[in-house]
Amino acid sequence: MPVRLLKFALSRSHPEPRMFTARERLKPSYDVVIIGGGGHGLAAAYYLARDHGIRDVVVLEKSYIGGGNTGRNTTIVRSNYLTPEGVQFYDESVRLWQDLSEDFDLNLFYSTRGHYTLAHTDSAMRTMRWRAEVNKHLGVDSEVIDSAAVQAAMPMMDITCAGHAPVLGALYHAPGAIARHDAVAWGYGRGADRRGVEIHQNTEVTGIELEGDGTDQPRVRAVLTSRGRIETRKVLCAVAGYTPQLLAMVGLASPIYVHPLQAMVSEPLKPWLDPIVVSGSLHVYVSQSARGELVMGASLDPYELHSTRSTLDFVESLAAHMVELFPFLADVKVNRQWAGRADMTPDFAPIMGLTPVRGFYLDSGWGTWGFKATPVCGKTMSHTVAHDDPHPLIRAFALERFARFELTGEKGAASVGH
Ligand code: FAD
Ligand code: PYC
Repeated sequence: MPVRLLKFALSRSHPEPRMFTARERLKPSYDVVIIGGGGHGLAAAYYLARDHGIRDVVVLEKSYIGGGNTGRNTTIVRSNYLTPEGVQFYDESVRLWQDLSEDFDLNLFYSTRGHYTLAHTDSAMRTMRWRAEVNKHLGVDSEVIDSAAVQAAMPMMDITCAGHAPVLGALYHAPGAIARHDAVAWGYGRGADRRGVEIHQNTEVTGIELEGDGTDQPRVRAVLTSRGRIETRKVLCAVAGYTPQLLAMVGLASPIYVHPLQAMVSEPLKPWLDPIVVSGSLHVYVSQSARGELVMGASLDPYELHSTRSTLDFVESLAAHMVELFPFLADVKVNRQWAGRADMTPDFAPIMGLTPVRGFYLDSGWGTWGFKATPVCGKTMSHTVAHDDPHPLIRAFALERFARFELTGEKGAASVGH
């Protein structure tokens, strides 16, 4: 039990401490400016202060912290990826998640559930075998199971999917987990604040000043915001679905394209679904939260759109597929739906590290898969910013891979249909 919770229970007075200090003014300069107060930006701030002793750091958030994709995602954590680089990176994140509630003294409701990726075709089974072999080789707990084992684990599933897409087997990944997403932003925010980092909400970055005479690599000089100008030599950009706009501010071409990703939750039900179930082919994934709600998603909206609007189409088609898998849910009500802006990359891997603009560091391309990476991104990006050198775990994710045609293909490991 977190010590803070115990103290709170035993105390006579129960003041609600604020998560972080609201500061009136921005300073004219900081050692590091972090753009984006999502999990990634806040985690980088936290580890910069905690692990690297760099505390003259400001996080600028145009809205409120955790209000972007961090507070909109379906919280699936796993490391059953396809490429060795991806598996090692996400595996380190899963390790970091284990201690995070303790680190923060804040309950993140991290809950290990087991993760089933269903296969309905021979080619999907082949990809599952491929992933299982890479995972096992790197010490990650994944195995291919047959349809009888899937049925035994989930007797309530219609294994034939209403007769049109029978489940042939699945990739089972025991460490698959879920967590409370907004608490992750609060935990990192509070931890960073306590170590001297400033967090400014309602502060939008509107431009970035560069210096250089055209013969040299340009470098960062200052950040322009809706509340004034800040001088700095180091900027970390962690704005997910807004990355193309920020890259335009420093004159970099962007390989990122933005699609909406929608999700929805049901009314609360008695606990019946312990594991996480994913079917990319059927365009369905589901877990049951601690509150009993079914947290569900499907696939990216099929066109580029810089928007977080929701559609009736999405609810209708996801509900139809859910009922094919679990017919007894037919009368369950949907409580709410929402969307986020997914910053997709051509190879379904992130873009992290240094850029051709000196002092401008990128943590982006998190598409539909970045929540699980929050801790490892904070760790590796803080190292990269502190040392001006990419952390070994992120070298495969450099922006320059697109110019060199050295992609890190993770499409076969994306849970979401595409
Ligand atoms: P965000 O949380 O989006 O933070 C970026 C912040 O930058 C925002 O708060 C934004 O307001 C701010 N910002 C933007 N522009 C500016 C500016 N100019 N100035 C200042 N601030 C600015 N991933 C998983 O691993 N598992 C899942 O189950 C999963 N499910 C998902 C379901 C949905 C519906 C969605 C949309 C995404 C899902 N993801 C999932 C992906 C995951 O949510 C993201 O990759 C991750 O949260 C990105 O975190 P972030 O901190 O980089 O971005
Ligand atoms: O990356 O596991 C994932 C995921 C599931 C739903 C959205 N993203």
